[in-house]
Amino acid sequence: MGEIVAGILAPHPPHLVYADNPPQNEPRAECGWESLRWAYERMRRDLDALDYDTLVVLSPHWQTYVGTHFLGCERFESLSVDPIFPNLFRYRYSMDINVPLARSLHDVAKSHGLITKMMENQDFRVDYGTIVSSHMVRPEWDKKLVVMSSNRSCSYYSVEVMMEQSMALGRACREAIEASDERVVLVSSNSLSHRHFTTESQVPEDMSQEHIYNHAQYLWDMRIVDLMKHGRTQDLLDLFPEFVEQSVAEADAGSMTWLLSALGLPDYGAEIYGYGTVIGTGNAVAAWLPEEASA
Ligand code: 2X7
Ligand code: FE2
Repeated sequence: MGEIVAGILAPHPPHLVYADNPPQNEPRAECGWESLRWAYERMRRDLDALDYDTLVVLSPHWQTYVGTHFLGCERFESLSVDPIFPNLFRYRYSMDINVPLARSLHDVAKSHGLITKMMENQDFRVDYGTIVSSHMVRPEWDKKLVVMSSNRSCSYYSVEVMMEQSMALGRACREAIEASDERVVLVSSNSLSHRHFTTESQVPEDMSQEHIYNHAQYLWDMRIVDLMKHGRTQDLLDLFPEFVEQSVAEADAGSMTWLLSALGLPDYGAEIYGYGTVIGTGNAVAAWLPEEASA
């Protein structure tokens, strides 16, 4: 029987890859955003102790307006250039897809009444959110991926429709994973509060210029982190419409509600590895570890 061994919140500002200076990324940095990069280091150590084969990623930057799409070719490779920060992120990626698992998730979601599609265009360019989160979680790129799109029901309809659909997708994913023989880590790739500055400092990694956009955003982030930390998932979901609207949260993508639903609405606390801002946005690196919670 397949299993979800962890569900993680893995934000994707390209700044984090830039500051890590991996060989795949062309631009070079001196340093920067350590609170988040070191949080990822701690999370990677915990994930290393788990036995898993595949990362299942939902990123806000692969946006689809009709249904949820799943990458459906064995391998995708190309150069990814961030549309907003081409000065920071020009990354050569090569990712292996767990196509049978992607197809199972697709099929089960479809059987639950969701609109789904396999993306089988070999030339499709993978979004930077998927690439950054996958890199920060597993820089070795030695795990297979299932990559799913963000259906924009929040912008097209409402936050309530987004929640209903992403929670249904979460239940379908859990059912499909349990019916498989795969051990997976689920990856919700998003920031928390998402108001950001519209100009960049001359030296992007100048941390004297980095801070939260405003105090209200910070208070929202702390409230959400506190609920995560204490396993108060239902309270978090009850607050979600206000959180999304008032903090312009990137969780409007459905990634976080999908994750919580796939985890079975955990009543145990998340491990919070760290919190930090990137160009004014609020970001937490966190994991729900079901095996640890039941031990
Ligand atoms: O996509 C992002 C983001 N979510 C947050 C901060 C900076 C850049 O890109
Ligand atoms: Fe983003």
